[in-house]
Amino acid sequence: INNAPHGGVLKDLVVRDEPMREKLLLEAERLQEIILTDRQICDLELILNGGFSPLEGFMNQADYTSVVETMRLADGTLFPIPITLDVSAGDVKTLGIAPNARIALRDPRDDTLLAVLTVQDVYTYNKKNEAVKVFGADDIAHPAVKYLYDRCKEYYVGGKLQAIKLPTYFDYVALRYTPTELRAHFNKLAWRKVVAFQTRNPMHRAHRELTVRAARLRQANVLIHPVVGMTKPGDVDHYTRVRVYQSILPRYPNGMAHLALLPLAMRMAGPREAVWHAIIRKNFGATHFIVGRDHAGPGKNSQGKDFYGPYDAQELVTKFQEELHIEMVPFQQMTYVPSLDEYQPVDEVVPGTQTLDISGTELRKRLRTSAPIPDWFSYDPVVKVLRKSYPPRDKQGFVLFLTGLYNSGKDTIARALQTVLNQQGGRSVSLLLGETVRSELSSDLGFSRDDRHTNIQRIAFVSAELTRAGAAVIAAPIAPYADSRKAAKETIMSTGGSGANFFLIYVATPLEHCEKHDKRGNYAKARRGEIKGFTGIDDPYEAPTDADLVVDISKQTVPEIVHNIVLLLESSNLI
Ligand code: PPS
Repeated sequence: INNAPHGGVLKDLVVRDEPMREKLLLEAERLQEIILTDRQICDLELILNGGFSPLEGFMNQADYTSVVETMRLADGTLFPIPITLDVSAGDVKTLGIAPNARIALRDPRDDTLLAVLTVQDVYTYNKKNEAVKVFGADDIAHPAVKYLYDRCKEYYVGGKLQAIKLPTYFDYVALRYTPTELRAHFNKLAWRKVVAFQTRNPMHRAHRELTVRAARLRQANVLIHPVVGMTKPGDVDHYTRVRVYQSILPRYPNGMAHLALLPLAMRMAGPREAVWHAIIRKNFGATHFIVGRDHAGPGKNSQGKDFYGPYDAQELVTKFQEELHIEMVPFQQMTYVPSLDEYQPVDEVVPGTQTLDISGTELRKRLRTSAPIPDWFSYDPVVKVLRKSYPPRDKQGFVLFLTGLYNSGKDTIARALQTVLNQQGGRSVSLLLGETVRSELSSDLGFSRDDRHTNIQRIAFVSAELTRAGAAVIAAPIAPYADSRKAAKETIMSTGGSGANFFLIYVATPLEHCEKHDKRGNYAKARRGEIKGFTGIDDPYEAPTDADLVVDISKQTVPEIVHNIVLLLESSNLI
């Protein structure tokens, strides 16, 4: 027998509404619709499948206020996180969102109608109050507070839902279980006690040891229940993590552990989030829940201090232990004891014993630099998965972005660099000369400020895609505007994957030199007014102050310059 759901009844709306599915779908096709955001889709899925039982919809004002102020629904049931559907004032008006209206909810990824909402109320809310009460601080260093201020629209819509279907997934479909399915699975295996382990990080030996220990002490089984919805920005992507979980699973005693993915949008709300996590795991049938040190912590606030105390989460869950009906297992910080070749909880280690640990930061560094990761820390298959996702420096892509005046020598340098990198081998090298880009990608553009900006953003887009695939990119447009260069760098750093490396090289050859050696006579034409708005003559060039390297063809030879750039790449361990 599994643990009873929160509130007593599992609110599996998909199962409940199955008989009227066709009817709802027909109706929904004629209704006004809200196109859901990524976070709203995550929330909706867990309302529809019962993961958020006893919720049957998005919170109305009475529930919202009560949850924010007291961590309880209006009827007194413990529920620590507001689950709200935010809409803009414009939508309220144009969609006719008002009490009793029926609104269809659509998944923008495949246009599927997921549910019908019967509006109870539409209300404004106080963002600052929500930030302070729910997340503990009015500070946008907190990702959920930032989301609240930047992304949440000004109204919340409360109302119950009728389910049409759950969102469709194409990744790891077999590992996605609804609470009903997971409960059925536990019943089938006759699992009576299940210790759930929440994680948003890769798992290593310490996690395996701690979950096995927690289970053995209670003669229970283990549910590895990682979040694959939305986690903290900057986390290891869920594809990589799921491959890690799959490769650690065989290291558990036969039949002890099961892996299921949770499509939750985390809020990183620390103590309140831990209580929420416990409720969700109870709904999925677990009897025990591991709460870690700084559970669901968002890191440092804008003052550089932790948002929550390390044991605040454990304390709050303990406080509600009676009502929660899921037993908390406090996360014991595990440490490796080499003399025993064993992991032990930090507080059980005999004082004076040598212990070993590798921090998350240290691990990322070792992955980045291909440094060894010892057997005592992780398992070979896990390390292999991570190494593939964090290619060593010499397999990562990079962008050399050369900026400078027309005829400053940047094209010559770029061509020479291409040859040198090809000689090195190991990467495909792409050359994006101003001229090539202008004819192949930007033939529709002229030389206004806006057009030049667009041109540079197109170069950035292509560069980001290429670096992500591990290529070396040499781009050499004039790129006269600092704003455009900055935006290009951001595009490349944010979409270029874990191997995004960007170097700005300022080819600072003075105008006189560029002009004097201009065999094509473009400067002469510009001086005569035959070309208008020519960079350096009657159009600005904003010299970079943030270049990684400054070179000058009037003072250095091309081989010298190329050598300097190669040294720059070498010192970054890229070649
Ligand atoms: S930008 O500002 O970065 O978008 O410029 P870029 O794409 O590098 O384009 C430089 C080439 O366009 C020719 N050209 C001009 N440059 C500057 N200003 C004006 N008004 C202008 N009009 C045309 C310039 O000669 C470069 O040509 P190539 O073929 O590279 O020599």
